[in-house]
Amino acid sequence: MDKAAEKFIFDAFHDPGRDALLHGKFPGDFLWGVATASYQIEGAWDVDGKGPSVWDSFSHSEGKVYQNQTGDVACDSYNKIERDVEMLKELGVKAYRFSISWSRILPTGTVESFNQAGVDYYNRVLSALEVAGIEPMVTLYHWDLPQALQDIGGWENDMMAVYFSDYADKCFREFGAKIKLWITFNEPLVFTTHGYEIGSHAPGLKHSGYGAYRAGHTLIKAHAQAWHLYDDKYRSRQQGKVSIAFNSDWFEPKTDSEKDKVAAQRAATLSLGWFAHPVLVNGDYPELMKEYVANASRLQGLSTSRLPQFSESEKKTIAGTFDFLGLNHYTTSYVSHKATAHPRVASFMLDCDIELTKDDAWPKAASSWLSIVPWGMRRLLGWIKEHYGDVPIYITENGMSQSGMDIKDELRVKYFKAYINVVLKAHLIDGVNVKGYFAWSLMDNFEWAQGYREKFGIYEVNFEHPERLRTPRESAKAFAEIINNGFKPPEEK
Ligand code: GBH
Repeated sequence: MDKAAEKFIFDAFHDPGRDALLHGKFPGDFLWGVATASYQIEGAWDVDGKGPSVWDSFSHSEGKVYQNQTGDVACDSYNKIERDVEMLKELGVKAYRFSISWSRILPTGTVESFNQAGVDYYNRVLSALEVAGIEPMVTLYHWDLPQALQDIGGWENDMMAVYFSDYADKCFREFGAKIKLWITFNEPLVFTTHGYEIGSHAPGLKHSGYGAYRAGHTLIKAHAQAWHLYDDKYRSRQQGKVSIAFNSDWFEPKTDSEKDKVAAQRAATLSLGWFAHPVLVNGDYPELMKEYVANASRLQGLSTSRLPQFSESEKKTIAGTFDFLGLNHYTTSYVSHKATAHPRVASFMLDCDIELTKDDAWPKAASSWLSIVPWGMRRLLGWIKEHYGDVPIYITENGMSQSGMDIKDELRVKYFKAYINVVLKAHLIDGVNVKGYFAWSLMDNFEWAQGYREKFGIYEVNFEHPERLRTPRESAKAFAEIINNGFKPPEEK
């Protein structure tokens, strides 16, 4: 890093107290890794007995994904395990976060349809990682529900909690000897709102105002059931940890009006808290969320809240089902207070009485939603510590997108340096219990509704090339350097 860049990593931020680089090192046992997800990298969508998932159906439907692109081949990681693990070795990471495709293991979602070839694939991945000395962190559900289960309602059907825990049981049994870090669900907030309310992700439903709440209700129970299953049946032998990965922006009040400050707190409480509060606090939704959804429901003329309720025994089962906290964080939003003028129209966003915007001064990535605001991450980590206590945190995703294939990804290099330095500040100065950091992503991949046009990889993937050639970007080298040296002052290196 040149001298000027060391001082202020982003020109947009000239607040020396806040944005100056902190010199220092991460603890020796800090878990450095990179992350991917099954549908985004594997391809081989109908190979060796795999059943279709909701993302196969969704991407195969006209007009759902940018240029009708699909994950049919993606990075072809189904056939490229060796190259992927070689890249992990080049980076010097200690861990690799990937996800298991449910319909590769159970093609129709339930245990009657067990597919040994799917198990064999993940065993090959796990063996290759073991040989390389890289620790797996495995996500059970990164959005690719077996289509057969969507056909009976998907997450809006309570039975999913039972089917999910059967699937988790199979995975714990088959793979648990080699996996010490499990994540049940990736980003509940995203797949419930985008999949069941906005409709921009699979299964593409627009059950606005109730679908996301019902889906969320089921998945919280599914998570808790799987955590208890591990606790009862596997933990003593396998000695692993099970948790869940939430995503959250930092929510900064747009003005310093009292209303906007309260609105920003409400945004965090109703989005991150929707899932984090039941799991980390008391088995139930935040009081504020129950109040807001009930009130909005009443204004619509409904006699009961659109937010479902947990029974007392469900609350007991849900509370405390975590061994750490997984956090995916990318960006910051401004929040202003905004009450809806149309009470008959319902949605999660409207229930919150907020409006989210960005600051034009914030540097932008290629994704419209992704502004680069490193200091927001420090505030978010502080907020989590304040509300949920001293829980061990793994940053399970953090990264940014570009639109072109450039290998010289200067902005991403700055992004990682700035964000990771903020993690160091949270750790050293604020005493946040951060245990590890996973960059998103190991390589360019299928970016959901945006297809291949938004590239998050620290390795470039050439999707025109039959071999899906992978090439390290500058950011891969910068990340390896941070893993090695942290932010030691230059003279100490
Ligand atoms: C994560 O989602 C996912 O876990 C990962 O799979 C994904 O590749 C990565 O981050 C990068 O996106 O276009 O305005 O409707 C992050 C959450 C969900 C944020 C979708 C952007 C679309 C906003 N993302 N959302 S918009």
